[in-house]
Amino acid sequence: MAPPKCSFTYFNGRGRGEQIRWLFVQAGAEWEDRRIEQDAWPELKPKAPTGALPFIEVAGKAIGQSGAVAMYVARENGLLGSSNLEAAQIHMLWECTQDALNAMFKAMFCKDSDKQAAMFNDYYTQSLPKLIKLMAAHLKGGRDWLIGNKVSMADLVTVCLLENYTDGPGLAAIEAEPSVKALIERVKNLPNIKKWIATRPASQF
Ligand SMILES: N[C@@H](CCC(=O)N[C@@H](CS)C(=O)NCC(=O)O)C(=O)O
Repeated sequence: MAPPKCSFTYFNGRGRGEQIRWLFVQAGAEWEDRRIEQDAWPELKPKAPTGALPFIEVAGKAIGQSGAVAMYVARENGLLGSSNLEAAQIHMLWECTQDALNAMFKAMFCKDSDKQAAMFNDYYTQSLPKLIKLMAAHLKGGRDWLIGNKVSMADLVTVCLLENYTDGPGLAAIEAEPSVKALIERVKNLPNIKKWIATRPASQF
């Protein structure tokens, strides 16, 4: 039976939302991409299940926290591997991706320009290479996908981060790992993802 239709709410940007959008897109799921402008947020915030974005509404329930949302969408759509063990490995890669994403957000919202430069440097030279090396370790031996023998949430969320928030030393770290570079191309060329990247709404972040 097809999963029930989800409404997915996030700001009109990629941020923490894009990685979950990629799950819906790859699954070919029925979903609503509800984008909120910043000035509409104060009114919506008290009604959001955890007072933050993103959240989904499905079958009469509202669920916040991107990890909970991603795990639900992946599980419902066959993107969480073929066993509990694979699901745990995929979850591990999700958490590692969020560690890097959080480092990027910390830098993005830092108000002190010197500290901000140091934080971005940290993100590009420490957080991203750490994630890229972990990905390379999972691709060792000529494997096509990070976990198991089919595309999963792990491939989608790691590549989504690298597609959206990589620059300078981050790009060099990718160049140094041909298996990761090939995975990025493999994921970006999945037909649904390719079409999404070409047609998604343009956004500033
Ligand atoms: N741990 C939460 C963090 C959510 C979060 O910080 N969301 C930000 C947007 S990326 C937000 O809603 N900011 C506005 C606010 O907190 O009022 C998650 O992963 O969903």
